Amino acid sequence: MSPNPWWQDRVVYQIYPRSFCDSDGDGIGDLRGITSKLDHLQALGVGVVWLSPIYRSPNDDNGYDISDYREIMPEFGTMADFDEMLAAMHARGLRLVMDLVVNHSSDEHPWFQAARTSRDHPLHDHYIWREPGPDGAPPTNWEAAFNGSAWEWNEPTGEYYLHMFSRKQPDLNWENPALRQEIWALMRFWLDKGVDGFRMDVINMISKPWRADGSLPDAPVVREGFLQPAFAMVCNGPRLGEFLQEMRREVLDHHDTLTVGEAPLATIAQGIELTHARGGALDMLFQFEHMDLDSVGGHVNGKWALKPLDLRDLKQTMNRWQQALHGQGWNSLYLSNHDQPRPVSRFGDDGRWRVESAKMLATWLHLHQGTPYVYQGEELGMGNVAFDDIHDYRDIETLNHHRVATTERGQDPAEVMASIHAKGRDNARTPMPWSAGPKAGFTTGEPWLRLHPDHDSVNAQRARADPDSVFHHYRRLIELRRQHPIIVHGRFDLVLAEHPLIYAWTRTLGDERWLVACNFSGDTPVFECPAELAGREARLVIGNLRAGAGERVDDLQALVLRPWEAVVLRLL
Ligand code: TEU
Repeated sequence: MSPNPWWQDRVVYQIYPRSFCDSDGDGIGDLRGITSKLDHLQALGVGVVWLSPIYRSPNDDNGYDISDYREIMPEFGTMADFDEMLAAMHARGLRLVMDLVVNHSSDEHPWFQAARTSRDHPLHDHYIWREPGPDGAPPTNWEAAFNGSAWEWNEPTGEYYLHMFSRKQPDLNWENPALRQEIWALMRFWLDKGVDGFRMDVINMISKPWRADGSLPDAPVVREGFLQPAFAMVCNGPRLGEFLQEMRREVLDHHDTLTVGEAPLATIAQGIELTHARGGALDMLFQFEHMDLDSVGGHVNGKWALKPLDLRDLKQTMNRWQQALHGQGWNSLYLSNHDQPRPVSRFGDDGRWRVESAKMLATWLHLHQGTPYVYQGEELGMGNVAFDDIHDYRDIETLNHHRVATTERGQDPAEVMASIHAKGRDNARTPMPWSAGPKAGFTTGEPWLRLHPDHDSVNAQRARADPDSVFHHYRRLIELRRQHPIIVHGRFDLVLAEHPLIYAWTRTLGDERWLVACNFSGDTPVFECPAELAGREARLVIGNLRAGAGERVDDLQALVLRPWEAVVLRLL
């Protein structure tokens, strides 16, 4: 790896193709739509695109269930459209990172169609099969991520197969060397086409905790009488490091890529091991700790049970990852993606202070150390939606949860809807609002998911025309990254660890030192200047409310932050 890999300097923009731009009026975003909007990305200044899955899929989970890894989903276009899009991106200096979903395939993949026919079929061993337990019960007590047992009965072979997500997403058997070869081959297929890397879906779930006798253990009982959450059973399994090192040797070492592994329940030790500058198999991980602070049981087994964020928890979590990976591995930075609610609704104020708080959160994101990921619409400060009718939702996780919670678990339907409004994945998936025109300029047809009701005021056209918009604040932050190595390389040190409203830190590179202070509230707290910074003078580099760069702050002790204010100061 070179000392300054390209994926450290750049900002990544995630596109969820179904919701980005529809070029043919079927209400579903597509590849030509993406190609037609590259101006927007170039104006923003991002350097990399991560594209959520575009492969052939029956869309049980919007493309995260792949039935052909080498074909384009017909709704999204053709391979010619893909080649044209990739060439257009490269011509503009944008790199393309594809989603690699290989913990599981679709049950409609020809491998699975063949594998399920007979125990003797050569492809049977591509998937994970177990005999029924006593009385025909599933082999373990594991619950799948989208509800129900993680085991599904397969009549022709008289076995269960494992699926950690929906029953249409059977888990692949990584213990089988022939399956691993297939995966290396499909990765090479896309790299040979010129793609620049992979975001690897739940990559730390590929090694299952097999016992010597070929069985899998039950999960600890946390809910008497129900199936048990099972992510902890399969994340970071015994052969994970070995499988990823093989991937590196076989594939990644031969290409100059960005790799980011999605890793629920990843610990810091794993973060260091997997992303270490010398010998780590991947460049960075998406860890989830900071996404788990505002629900009772984390995103895996309690995301719907809401709990207010305590800012001190966020600081502690981020601080640990920032400190531990500095000079060792590398962090990814994100507040938002296609699985998470909109950050301005979740961590900011999507009412009166929408613009201010969206800019504050952007500043917070870009001034940590790591590679920032911006999810489509985040740069417009888009907020959550609250559809009254469950039939307006499309996401399998949301729909299954609603059904199970209101029927089997007998929860109050109004409460269930409230948690869907706060946490449901469709919050992030409403179509991108391009203009105030009909259907927000997303499609000429009927959008596959309802538009955000605010699209008349929150849209790309308006944001780009307004120099004070959230969009232009993101643009300035991205530009700043190119001008100041301290943003990319500087050490992170938390200050005011106990302050309940202000999240502040310094960055240090050589003699240069910056202070960042973010007010996570609509109040006006005093920056309780720590002794080590007292008396220092500072100049504003960027802020979301103050007039301009260069403004001088003579006395940090007298600094009072306005509602949702963020300041980035260079200490003199
Ligand atoms: O998500 C994996 C994951 O950890 C899920 O628990 C996710 O956090 C969930 O959406 C929480 O609400 C990945 C993809 O990002 C997601 O879109 C897929 O549905 C999932 O894998 C299966 O491929």
